[in-house]
Amino acid sequence: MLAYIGLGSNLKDPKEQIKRALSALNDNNEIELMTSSSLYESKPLLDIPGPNYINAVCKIETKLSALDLLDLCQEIEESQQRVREVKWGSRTIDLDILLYGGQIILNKRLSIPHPEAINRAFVLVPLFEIEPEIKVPLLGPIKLLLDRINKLDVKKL
Ligand code: A4P
Ligand code: MG
Repeated sequence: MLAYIGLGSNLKDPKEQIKRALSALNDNNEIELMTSSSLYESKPLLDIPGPNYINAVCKIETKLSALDLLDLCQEIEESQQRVREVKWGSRTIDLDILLYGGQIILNKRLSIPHPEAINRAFVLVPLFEIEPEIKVPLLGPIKLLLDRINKLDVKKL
């Protein structure tokens, strides 16, 4: 199954956090990291005070079910916080499953396509970079989704 994961960080050397999460994904036997986007910088959503975020999107091929992939993403999030010993503060890394094949999944733990993420410039712009022709289930071609948002909100690094 092809899946797309959005990564974001605004604490404790965000670029390094993203790199570590990408290698953790690739280290899993059931995942092959196919492509990852450039890094993009943007202000926190809703002008919430705090350091700028670094975001990226990656494309993986995996045999894991969507829920097993979510478990893995959460393990990676936990391990990167634990190492940094951040106590209930802002999170050092966020992994969101944006798309899982062409599937629509809605249950207690998972909403795919990720409903909010897929409207955000820091997700759409890197996703477009690696998959310009993709059609998002329920929502349509990424080109049309991009037309609706302000692409200047994110800066490619
Ligand atoms: N969940 C449901 N669907 C999914 C999915 N497709 N992928 C559930 C991953 N998780 C999914 O997530 C809470 C629950 O969502 C999980 O337990 C899972 O079962 P979380 O990451 O633990 O909690 P959260 O941080 O409160 O939610 P979320 O949605 O990840 O945070 P946001 O809203 O994305 O906010 N500004 C910029 N510029 N860039 C950013 O990356 N990120 C945030 C984080 C805020 N502002 C930002 C950025
Ligand atoms: Mg999340």
